[in-house]
Amino acid sequence: METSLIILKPDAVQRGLMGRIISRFEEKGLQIVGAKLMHISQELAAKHYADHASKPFYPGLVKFMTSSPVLVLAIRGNGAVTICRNLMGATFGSKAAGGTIRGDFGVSNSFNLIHGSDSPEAAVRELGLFFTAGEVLDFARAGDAWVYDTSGGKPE
Ligand code: IDP
Ligand code: MG
Repeated sequence: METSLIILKPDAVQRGLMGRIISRFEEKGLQIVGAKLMHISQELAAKHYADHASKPFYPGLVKFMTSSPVLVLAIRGNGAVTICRNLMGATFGSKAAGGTIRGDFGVSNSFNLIHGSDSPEAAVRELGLFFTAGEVLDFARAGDAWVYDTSGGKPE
């Protein structure tokens, strides 16, 4: 099982879209295993977006991400990183396909509602930035037997 780091960005929180966005992940069958409402510090934003430090949009991105609270989520499932990225849609709200979170709820290219880890390695790094040990939980859901076919010994 893979766990991805998802951030519902300040625009998602301010626009009252948290519940509807979380529902997309839950309805898909993914499991929410960590959740934290927080105000991201400059230092944490800089660490999280270190790869983008030289990009022209970086100052605006850090200002946006630290402007108001975010909801940070740990989301688990088989192939969760790719599944989450597919549910999120393309980076720019103006280009994201209908049916995706960014495609359905926004039009802006910078206020694009959601962050999701882009690889399993990035997910491990980002989960370590936003959650401490014990804040990401291991638990079984009553309905899991109907989310995955485990008749072959592993979840399919
Ligand atoms: P991603 O969030 O889809 O992985 P990245 O390329 O990693 O996209 O960019 C990180 C974030 O930086 C985006 O989600 C978006 O908020 C912002 N961003 C990326 N490119 C631009 C741009 O060209 N203009 C304004 N903001 C941008
Ligand atoms: Mg990215």
